This record gives sequence, C-alpha cells and structure tokens, in this order.
Amino acid sequence: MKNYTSLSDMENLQEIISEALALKKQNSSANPGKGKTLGMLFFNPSLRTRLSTEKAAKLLGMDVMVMNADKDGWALEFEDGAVMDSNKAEHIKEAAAVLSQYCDIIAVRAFPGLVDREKDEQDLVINSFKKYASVPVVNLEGATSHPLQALTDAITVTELSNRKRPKVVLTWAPHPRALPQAVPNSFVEVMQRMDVELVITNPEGYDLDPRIIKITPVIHDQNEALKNADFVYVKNWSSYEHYGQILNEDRSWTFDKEKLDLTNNAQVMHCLPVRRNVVISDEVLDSPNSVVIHQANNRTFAAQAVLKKLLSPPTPEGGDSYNE
Ligand code: SN0
Repeated sequence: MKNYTSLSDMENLQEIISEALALKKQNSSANPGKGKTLGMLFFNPSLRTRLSTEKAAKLLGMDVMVMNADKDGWALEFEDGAVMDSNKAEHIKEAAAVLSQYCDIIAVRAFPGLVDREKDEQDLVINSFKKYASVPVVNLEGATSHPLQALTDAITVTELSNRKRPKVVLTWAPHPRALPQAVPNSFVEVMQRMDVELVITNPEGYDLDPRIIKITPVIHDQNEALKNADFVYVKNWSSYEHYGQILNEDRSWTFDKEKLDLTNNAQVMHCLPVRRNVVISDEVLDSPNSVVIHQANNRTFAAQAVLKKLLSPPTPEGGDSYNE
C-alpha cells in the first residue's frame, strides 16, 4: 500500500481487519517502525485521531512529530504558478518536499470549507501532499473522507456483530453547526464492502453524494429505517445538495431511548465528539447499548494496521503493489 488517503487504497478489507484485531490482541509488536518517523499535521482540531495515531505509531516503534499546522506553521499556498505576494509564505511544493526529508510517513487533517462543493471535492490539502511528498501520506480526515475512522468502524462491526449479516443503519441527527460529510461518506463506503444490510436514513435534502450512496437504500422515515437494526451509526452532516447548509435542526431525529426501542436492541455507534442530548440522548449514551468508547479504542488498532502496512515495502507479486 503506497498511501492511505482513501478507502480504495485498501485492497483487502478483511485482511486488514484481521491484522488490526491481531495487533489488538497482541498489544505490542515487533517494532517494524524502529528508526522511522511519523509527522502529523493538523489544520483542524483533533483528540482521538491525534492521540490514537500517535499511540499506534509508538506501538510500532516509530518516533512521532505533531504540528498544529494552522496555528504554528507558515500559511501555505496550494495554487500552481501563484505569485506569492500576499499572506501565504510557503508553497506546498517546498513544504511537502521538506517534510519528506524529516518523515517516513506524513499524516494530514484538513476539513472542508463547506462553501464551495467543487473546491472541497478536490481535497486540495491532502491531494497536494500526496502529489508533492515523496513518502506515504495518510488522510486523518480530509474534505470528503475519513478512511481511518471507516476502518475503525469496520473493525468494530466485525468484532461486535453476533449475526451473519447484521442490519446496519446510518442515521442523520441534528446538530447546531454545519459538519462535513466525510465521516458518513467513508462509513457508507466501508460498509458497502462488508457483508451487512446497510440502510441510510436522513431528512429530505440531506442525501449524501449519489456517487457514494450508489444502490444503498435511503429512507427518509427514520422510524421505518430503524426497524430491526443491529447497529445504528448516528452522525450529523450538513446538506450535500444545498451544499454545507443546515436545513433543519429537527430534534425529532435525536437518537434517544424511544428510537432505540424501535431497533433490534441495537449497538449504537458514533465517531465522537458527540453533542449529548442533541445528537444522542444521555440515556442511550450511558446505556450498555452504546459502544462509542469501544469504537474509539479501535482507532489505535486501525491506525496501527495502516501504518504497519505503509512501513512494509511493497511485494512485487502479492496483492499489495499499487500502480496508481
Ligand atoms: C468532525 C466531523 O467531521 O463531523 C470530526 C469528527 C471525527 N466533527 C466536528 O467537527 C464536531 C464539532 C462540534 O462542534 O460538535
């Protein structure tokens, strides 16, 4: 595997889930990262991603450097051919090339602006690092995807499912701020690669990118969608169609005990941070049905499996070589 910036970089999902679960059991490893450095750049806040990825790297024996690039770094120019006479001090060409001297893997978080859909879809920050870095790049949540969270979610469903083909419902929930579609996008993409019955439910106007949804059913009646669910993934996102907008804050979509009672005693997931009593009620979050802490713990093993794969040289024959 050359980079991990999208789920499509991961050829064999089942193999990497097994690897992550083996690493979890093992709780330490043979230090394939000894003498190697992970550099993490954050253009937005983070708690789990930052600490679980740092922990994962250290479990592999890596050194870690972290920078709040938005606050501490030079303002970066991404445009090719720009005449840099305003506030941007450094071009991504130099920044990525220099970081590639110091780091063996570069990991980047850069949220979307949620104003200009076409611009966000270019995922300029992540893709520019990919273009100009000479070492692997890991997406720590870009403008349209969060593949490390998705791998975590796939691991969690694999581990906690007690039936062959569980019903997994992704439900929209209200939120006071406009949030990205990255987490639900990647969750849908990863679940489409698993043996689950996936259903998405959201109010009208909140349908995700049709290129992500593909043939997954979208039901606008939440109560109907929740019937017989074994897993419910709760998440807010802003509108894709009316890009970046909050169309409503309908609290009848808050995931509470009443909603839980419609399911098959579902296990409740969320990527965190979660707004209590807006997105999910206290009663549900504090109940045994909530697996959000278990899920957050799996962030470490997802990151560990990905970093380990990126550290291992590509095999000429196996399914691991990447030509794109
Ligand atoms: C981010 C999101 O993409 O939804 C990160 C989730 C892993 N979430 C937020 O920005 C929540 C912020 C808030 O104000 O609740």
